[in-house]
Amino acid sequence: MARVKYLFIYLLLQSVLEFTYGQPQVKFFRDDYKYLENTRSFYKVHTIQRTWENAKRRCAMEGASLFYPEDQNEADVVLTHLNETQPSYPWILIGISSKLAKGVFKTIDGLSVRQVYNKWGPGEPNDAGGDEDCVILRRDGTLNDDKCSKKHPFICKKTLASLKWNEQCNVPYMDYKYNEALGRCYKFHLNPLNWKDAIDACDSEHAYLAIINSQNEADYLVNITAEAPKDKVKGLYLRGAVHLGFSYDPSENGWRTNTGETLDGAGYAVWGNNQPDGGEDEQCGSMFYNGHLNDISCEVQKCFFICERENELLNILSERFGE
Ligand SMILES: *[C@@H]1O[C@H](CO)[C@@H](O)[C@H](O)[C@H]1NC(C)=O
Ligand SMILES: *[C@@H]1O[C@H](CO)[C@@H](O)[C@H](O)[C@H]1NC(C)=O
Ligand SMILES: [Ca+2]
Ligand SMILES: [Ca+2]
Ligand SMILES: [Ca+2]
Repeated sequence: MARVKYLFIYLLLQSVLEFTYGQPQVKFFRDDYKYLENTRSFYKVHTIQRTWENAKRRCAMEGASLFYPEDQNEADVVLTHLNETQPSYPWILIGISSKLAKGVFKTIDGLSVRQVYNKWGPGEPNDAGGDEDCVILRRDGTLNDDKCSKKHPFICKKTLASLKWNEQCNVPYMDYKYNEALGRCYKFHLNPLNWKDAIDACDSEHAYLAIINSQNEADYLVNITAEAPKDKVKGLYLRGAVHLGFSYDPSENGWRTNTGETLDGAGYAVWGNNQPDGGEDEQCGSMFYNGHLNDISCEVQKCFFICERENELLNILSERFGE
């Protein structure tokens, strides 16, 4: 265990140091992505099957994009990787569809399939039932059009060239901001989601829905909420509250953080006036813009939310030097 930890520290240190000198030298995006030198890109085989739209969204949330082969070489390299890691998958969804114009297959970045990898299976694309607009790549390297509503495994891709490293937070996401006093990184998400989807969004960035552990942290979250350009965000969502990582646990008959602590145990339990007030309709947690806690529905209201992340490197260093 200790050895694994030190290897991890070494990799983190290496990634931070090498990025310090301009161009990224280190080939690290996230520990769930595999770097393939041949195409100078990172890939993650997603084993939770999703529809085409959801797969595309999930890759974007991870700061990557839904994979499609740019050429024969990339198809070979990625299928070899798939054969080695998931030998039972007969195919994967790829980032090519004809959703915009029937029969005109384009990549998610707008290229014609003819400009990339245009190797259809026998009789494909056949638009069976007039309802096949999303493309799958079979293990034998051929393409087939299939229903967009079907769920399949998929691969997200990040090119090395597009990788930017946030040194302070030790993440590949530049919009996480480090707070020195708290030793944490935070991101205020300006795309309103319901509480459950907010959990998923933080998770996709290897972070978690923020949990308040002190009055200082509450003050800081109030500050970043005040500073976020919220007024620019149009649409239907609940103004005045941001989702946080706590919810009502019926088996405990009380509120718990997403790490399982009571709010008092976690370090902050200042509720807003008359809150919690929602009963069974509001069993998830949020914070009013003034920092006071509020119960909110888990699936109905969309709100802004804040993700939190520890900087493992800084924490390990301070542990090590006893700070
Ligand atoms: C992957 O495995 C399939 C089925 O065994 C095979 O047809 C295909 O050629 C393999 N692809 C590569 C690139 O190795
Ligand atoms: C919040 O902002 C106020 C005013 O800018 C500042 O004085 C205070 O130190 C900030 N608090 C935290 C915890 O960042
Ligand atoms: Ca078909
Ligand atoms: Ca916290
Ligand atoms: Ca409430």
